[in-house]
Amino acid sequence: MTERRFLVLNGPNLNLLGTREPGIYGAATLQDIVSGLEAQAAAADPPAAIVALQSNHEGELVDAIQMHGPGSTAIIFNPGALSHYSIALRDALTGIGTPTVEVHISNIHAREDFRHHSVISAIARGQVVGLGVDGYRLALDFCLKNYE
Ligand code: CA2
Repeated sequence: MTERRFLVLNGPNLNLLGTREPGIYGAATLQDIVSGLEAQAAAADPPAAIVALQSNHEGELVDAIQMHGPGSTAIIFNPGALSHYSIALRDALTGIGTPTVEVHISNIHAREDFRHHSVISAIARGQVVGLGVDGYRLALDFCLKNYE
């Protein structure tokens, strides 16, 4: 059996996690989050691997989806502000067909109107929204349970 591999993608400004705006995004750094997901995946039965990438650039995220998405079991994706308008990311995800769970640390529905709509959500398997950085862990838990 091939080892399961989960692609964890993060979009613009999420490299700043843990350095600013802790009231909205918490105190954990992106590296803390990725390390936690790696430990969670390694402890799963059977164990799984994590490939984690962050970019501030839409095209780089499209490239990452095209390069790593087809070989991944599922994608855990926080597209950041691009969630609200990037048809290119949506098309890239639709093009590869790998199941994707969308994560938002903050409750986008309780914030500015322009954050209420995600162009990704309709093609995602589901969303975890507003549960802080625990959202990544919950998304991986779902993927480990549901995707072989
Ligand atoms: O709640 C989320 O996870 C968001 O995807 C975060 C995006 C925002 O544009 C989305 O509407 C919702 C922004 C990420 C910015 O991350 C920062 C982290 C620390 C300090 C500054 C920005």
